Amino acid sequence: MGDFLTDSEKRAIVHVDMDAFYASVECLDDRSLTGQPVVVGGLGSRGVVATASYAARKFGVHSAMPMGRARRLCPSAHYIKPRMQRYREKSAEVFTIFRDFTPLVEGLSLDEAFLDVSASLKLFGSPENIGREIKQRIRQDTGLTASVGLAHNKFLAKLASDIRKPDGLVLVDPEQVHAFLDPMPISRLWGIGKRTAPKLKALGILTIGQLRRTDLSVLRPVLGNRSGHYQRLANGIDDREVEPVRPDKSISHEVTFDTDLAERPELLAELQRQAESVSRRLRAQRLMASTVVVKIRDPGFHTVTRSRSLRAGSNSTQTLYRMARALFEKWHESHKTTAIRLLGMGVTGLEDAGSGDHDTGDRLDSNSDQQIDRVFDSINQRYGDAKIVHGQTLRRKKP
Ligand code: DCP
Ligand code: MG
Repeated sequence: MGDFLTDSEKRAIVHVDMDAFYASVECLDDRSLTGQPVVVGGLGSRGVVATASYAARKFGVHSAMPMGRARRLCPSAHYIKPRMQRYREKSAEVFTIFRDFTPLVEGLSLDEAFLDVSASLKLFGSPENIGREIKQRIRQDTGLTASVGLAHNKFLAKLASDIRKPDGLVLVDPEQVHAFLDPMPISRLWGIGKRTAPKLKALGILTIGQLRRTDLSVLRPVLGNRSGHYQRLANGIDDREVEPVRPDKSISHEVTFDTDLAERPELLAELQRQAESVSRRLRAQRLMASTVVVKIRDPGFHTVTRSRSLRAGSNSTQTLYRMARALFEKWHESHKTTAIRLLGMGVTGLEDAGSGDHDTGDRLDSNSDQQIDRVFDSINQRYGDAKIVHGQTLRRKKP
């Protein structure tokens, strides 16, 4: 083998996905939970399951299920509210391990990433060896288990990591791609969901193999101009690169005042305006921030920053403002007479806000805060930037 492989078939892509991530972290922190049914999610009346340990999955409990249903299926499980800060810590540990293997790490969520290890192959011998090493390092350094898929592209690697969970290691041989893909249901193709699957089913197409063998002209009425794309996937062809995202992304806003400012109300109004701007940019990019930073410079050019993590990721104006204000007030207490030359606030620890279509109970922001943000965003979008801002901002005197 080898000679007839194209360049893209010579890549080595690893997909790592942690097993029952939130639940496993809970078991790690409370050893009495090990092996027990554990359900993590919103505990309120409208709560949803974020994840369940494998022992709980035996009772039929799974992610995105209403919590009430989970409780009926498995009354004896331990029900735990998400501790996002802790999961983020463990996630950072896992990602540090990834970066020991390659700089080409593309995080998809806290517990999942693609690694392009093509260049590290020589060092580790074989893809399978890299996979084993990654799993072992994760277990050793974090106490958690992961499932790993290895293939020559992202699509196959991701499918591979999923089929022998938990603690799996699956390698897709480039010559066995059809044998691997053909029996799988079409729902495994990214983008084929509840709406498209029944239409394909009506054509007698249930498996990836059937889709692979169906003529494009038959697929077009259902899949439109994506038909070729899906057929390439069904053939195991996927040329997308692993795209590393910069881990240190941040969004901030700061101003240098024309004349140094010492009045607390005016400083707070400025901070509120900055929180509006920063959170609006977060929401526009569907991001959540985990840490708020405030920056203060005095007339002598002495600059301090103060930062604190939120209990859970947020992109709500009020949540970010409250934290920024708390940081500012703490500094202000001991610097009541200090005039300020520059004031800024920003956020770091950015991550995908997700689809937002379920409540996993890990959000700090009240529903009404979120609603207000949405109304403000849509009005600002329609009428241009900053036409409408929260009350306190309006009170600020125009310079
Ligand atoms: N998650 C969530 N809501 C969902 C799905 C997931 O809050 N609807 C959270 C909890 C999970 C984490 O994201 O622990 C990772 O998601 P996965 O889909 O990878 O699920 P798990 O890691 O929990 O389990 P698996 O072993 O199937 O990967
Ligand atoms: Mg997982």
